[in-house]
Amino acid sequence: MRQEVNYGFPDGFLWGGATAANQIEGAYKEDGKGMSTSDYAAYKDPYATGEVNNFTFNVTSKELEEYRANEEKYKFPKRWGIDFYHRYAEDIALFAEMGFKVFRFSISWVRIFPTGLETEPNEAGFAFYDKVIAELKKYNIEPLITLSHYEMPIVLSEKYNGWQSRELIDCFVRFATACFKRYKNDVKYWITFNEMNMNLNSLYTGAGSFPDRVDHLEEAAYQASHYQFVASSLAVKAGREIMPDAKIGCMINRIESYAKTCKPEDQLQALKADQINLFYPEVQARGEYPSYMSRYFNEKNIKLETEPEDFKIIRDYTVDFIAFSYYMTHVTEDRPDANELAGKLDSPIKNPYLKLTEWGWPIDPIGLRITLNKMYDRYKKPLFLVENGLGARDKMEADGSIHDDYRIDYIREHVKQMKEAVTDGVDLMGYTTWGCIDLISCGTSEMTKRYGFIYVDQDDEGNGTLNRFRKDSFHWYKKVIETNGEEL
Ligand code: BGP
Repeated sequence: MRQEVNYGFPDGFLWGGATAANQIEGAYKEDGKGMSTSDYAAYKDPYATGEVNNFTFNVTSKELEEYRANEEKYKFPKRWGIDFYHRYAEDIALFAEMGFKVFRFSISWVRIFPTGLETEPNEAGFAFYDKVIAELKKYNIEPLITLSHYEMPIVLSEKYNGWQSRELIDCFVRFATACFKRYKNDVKYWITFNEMNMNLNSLYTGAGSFPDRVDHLEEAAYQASHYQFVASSLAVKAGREIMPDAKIGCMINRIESYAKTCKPEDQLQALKADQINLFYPEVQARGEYPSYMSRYFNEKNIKLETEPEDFKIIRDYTVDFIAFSYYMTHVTEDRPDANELAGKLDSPIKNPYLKLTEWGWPIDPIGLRITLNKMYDRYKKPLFLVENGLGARDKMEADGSIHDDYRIDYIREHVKQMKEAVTDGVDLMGYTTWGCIDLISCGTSEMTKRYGFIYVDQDDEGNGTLNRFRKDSFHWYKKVIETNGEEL
């Protein structure tokens, strides 16, 4: 029997770009916005301080006091973003010029519920997103909204130590429900939490919890994740009731793990590292805690506070699709600290076959094909690649042009492998490259690490005109979208 093979991307494939409120908006005190954890995150560069391995980007409660007391000093960069709050129309027009079908952005929780404790949403906060969504609709660009992208009200973080507390579930569901009600007719695609598995990398960034206020860092990361699982499922429940046609997804930072050799012990370690990474979609797409994690928790003395009802909620309200970011693959081997390294962003074990970005992230397009196949085989749910791209230093020429052929090469190779995976039969909904317009880097808190097709004139200290310029990759990506990935 010969089966039909569909080569290339399906019609309706969602090409576009991705951002997050705290990395682009600025206007950190406008229209009643409250202060968020991200307004105080990462004023130190973990790459410069060498803290790249464990729980980077954390803010201790002591540091928070210092940031709060010296507000002026710490205004840049996170709080300025790239001024998308005032320039959204110009930026969306540029996305439309590239032919975007979808634009991923997040709604800042504190614009809607400034402390997280209010019962009524802040109308002025919604007014901004009304305008953004109307502008996108004008060009037939689908909004893809992340509800929580590495931020939450600072009040909830201080009062409850963030997601260490069950109280957060209601606060989040109130926020999610308000957004669903407001945009039920305009927004079809939603993601509840950005890269939830990065709780293991940075407790403060992902969960709004201060590492110095917990006894067992890893237990705290999983406890936060448990409450977020329940909150995410309850949001799915509310979403289904309010907008039955919408699609609501989970999201992880996917890091495929290769074994260093064919030694069975190394292979086993790669399997374990993958299980840690895939634990999140296991819970959110399959609806249950996998038994390998029960064993892991026992052996690590991790005890979670849970209620029997939680597991019913998790089982009954699984996600419609699995969104993920893909920047790199890792290599694992049988070594004493292997478990510690699993699930973290940086790894000391190098892959001799791969080149690194300037920030040390291994570039692995074929790994993307492998990972797409693996995840689809495992979950049989649609996948959505909502972050991928090359962080690089760009140079503007005297005439205003930016020749970022290295970025074109990077994205081209990844798109080629995506196309292979789609031809393998993987159900991939779309592709939104990370930082389609230059924005503040999450990891370094600087402008220097740029991802965009659109250059933003701003330096690491916040100087610059903020004017936007088309890079060479802008014209290239436009062609890719126009030809549905045929012309690369
Ligand atoms: C992801 C985050 C983004 C983002 C990206 C690139 O983990 O979801 O917010 O910034 O990584 O990271 P960086 O900015 O450190 O290069």
